[in-house]
Amino acid sequence: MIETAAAELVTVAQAGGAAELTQPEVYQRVQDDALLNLSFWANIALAGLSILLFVYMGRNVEDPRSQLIFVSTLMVPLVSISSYLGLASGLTISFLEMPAGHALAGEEVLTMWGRYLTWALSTPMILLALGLLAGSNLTKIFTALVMDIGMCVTGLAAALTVSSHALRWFWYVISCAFFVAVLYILLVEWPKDAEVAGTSEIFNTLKILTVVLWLGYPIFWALGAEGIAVLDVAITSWAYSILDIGAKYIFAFLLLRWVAANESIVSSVASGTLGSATPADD
Ligand code: RET
Repeated sequence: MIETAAAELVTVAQAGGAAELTQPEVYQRVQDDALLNLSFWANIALAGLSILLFVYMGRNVEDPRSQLIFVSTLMVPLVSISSYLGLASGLTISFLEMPAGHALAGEEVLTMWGRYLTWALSTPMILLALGLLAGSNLTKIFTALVMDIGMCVTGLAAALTVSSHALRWFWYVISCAFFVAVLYILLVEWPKDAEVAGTSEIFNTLKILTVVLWLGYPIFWALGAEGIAVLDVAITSWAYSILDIGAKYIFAFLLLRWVAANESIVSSVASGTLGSATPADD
C-alpha cells in the first residue's frame, strides 16, 4: 500500500518534470556551464576567506552582546559555503518543466532552489545582527526574523511551483508582502531605536546597503528564467552572486569592524533591549 503510494509519487514527480535528471547529471550540466560554475566557486572561496577574517577580527571581543553580533554575522559566510557547495555539487539544483503561460513553457529550467532554502538561514542572521546593533527589542527582532523566513520560504515555493504559472506569481506576491514587513522594520522602526542607542551612523550606512541590495533579489528573480525569462540562468546566478558579495561580505566586514572598535557602545545598549519586549525608545 505504502509502496504503491510511493511509486505513484515518483511517477507523478516525473510526469511533472521534476527530478528527471539524476544528481550526477545535474552536476555534469553545472560543470559544462563554466560561467555558472565559476559564480559558485568564487563565492565558496570568498566565504572561506571571510570566515578566517571575521574570526581574526573578533579575537579580542569580550562583551557578550558584541560577541553575539559576531557569531550571528559569522553564520552568514558559514551558511554561504554550505549553500554554494549544495549548488556546485548539483544537490540543490533541479531542472523543472515550466507550466503553460511561462515564457519558457514546456522547457526544463535550471532552478537553484538551494539558494532560497539557505537564505532562510542566512538572512535572519543578518537581521539579528542589525537588530542588536540598533538596540531594538525582542518583539521587533522576532517580527523581522519571522517575516524574513516567511519571505524566503514562500520565495522557495514560487520557484518550485510548476503546476500553474499564476500560482508561481501568487507565491511571489506573498513573498514580497513578507519583504515589505522586513523593509518597514529596517526603514522605520530600527532607525529610531538606533538613534536612542547611539549607533545610528553605522546603522544607517548598513541599512542603506541592505535595503538597496536586497531589493535586487526579487528584481532579478522576476527578470530571470524563473520569472519572465529576459535574463538567462547564468546571468541571474551571477547577479545573485554579486548581490551576495555586497549584502553578505561587505556588509559583514563594515559591521564587524565597527563593533570590534566600539564594544563599549554596543554593551551599553544591551540592558534595556533584548531582555525586554518593550520598545527601546519609549
Ligand atoms: C525572492 C523571490 C520572491 C520575492 C522576494 C524575494 C526576495 C529575496 C531576498 C533575498 C535576500 C537574500 C540575501 C542573501 C544573503 O545570504 C525570494 C527572490 C521578495 C530579499 C541577502
